Amino acid sequence: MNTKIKKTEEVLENFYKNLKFPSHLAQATTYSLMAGGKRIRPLLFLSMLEAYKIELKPAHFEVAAALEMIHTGSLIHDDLPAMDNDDYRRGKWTNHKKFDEATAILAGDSLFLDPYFVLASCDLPAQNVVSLVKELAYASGSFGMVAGQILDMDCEKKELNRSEIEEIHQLKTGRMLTFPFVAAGILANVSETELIQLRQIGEKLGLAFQIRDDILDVTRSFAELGKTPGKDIIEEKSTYVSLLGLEAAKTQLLCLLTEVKNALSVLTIVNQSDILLLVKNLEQI
Ligand code: GRG
Repeated sequence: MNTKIKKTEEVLENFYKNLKFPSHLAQATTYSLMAGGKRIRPLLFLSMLEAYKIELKPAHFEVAAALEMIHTGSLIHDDLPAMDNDDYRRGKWTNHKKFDEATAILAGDSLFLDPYFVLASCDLPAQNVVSLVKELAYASGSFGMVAGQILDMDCEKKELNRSEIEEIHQLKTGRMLTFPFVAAGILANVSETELIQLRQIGEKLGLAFQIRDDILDVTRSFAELGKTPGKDIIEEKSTYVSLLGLEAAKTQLLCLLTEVKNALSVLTIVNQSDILLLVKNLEQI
């Protein structure tokens, strides 16, 4: 896993190091890219390629880096005053606090567009590149993450039912976690049927990931406050936890992860060790 992270990070660092544009833009993109993300999306993609017995080569780390760039750009924009207005992310200043708002907006813009330059330049068959570009735009744009974000903001103060919460999770978080599975399937040249199965696995894992994130948000708040959670923390926003309660949300998380493991076992993959390890890690809460 460490080698996968290291090689992806090399692509991320070198991309902005080698470009000759205003240095504070490179500093701002690199600051957030190297601020300590877990790299779960690249790891899922690279582990799925290995599961399909594909030998990892530089182009694969470029695809992994492209995905991480979009993810990082979305976090920079998510923290902006017009959105969540956060001062800290991963224990460090958010991008607009460290630099300024205009720089953070532009750093996000670069991180949304540069991935397509990376993909279009990588050494993969042209038809694969076209499919990856299409899938990444689908995952991140108005069919995916951006749509989820705007729905989430529109629904901030509303009480949502389970299917409304799931739809937002699916778009905002799920699509970007589905890309690693679908992208690996494209490069492994799997059948249309298996591609559909991969999409379903990604969607389940995406939902599980967001439920886990919601659980951790609440449990971290408890730990920081040093007391049992009040209704105020749990009910601030409609989430799986506010709807079902903490214990039922945990049960649902484990149930989804079991479904993911079962669905993985019927694919034509042969080397499951890293991908199963990643799923198992998500069971820890
Ligand atoms: C224009 C592509 C584009 C996006 C802008 C701001 C925005 C639209 C979307 C926000 C999406 C968002 C913040 C989703 C949350 C997803 C989530 C659970 C993030 C945390 O992911 P981790 O745990 O983070 O992988 P690390 O820190 O490990 O990278």
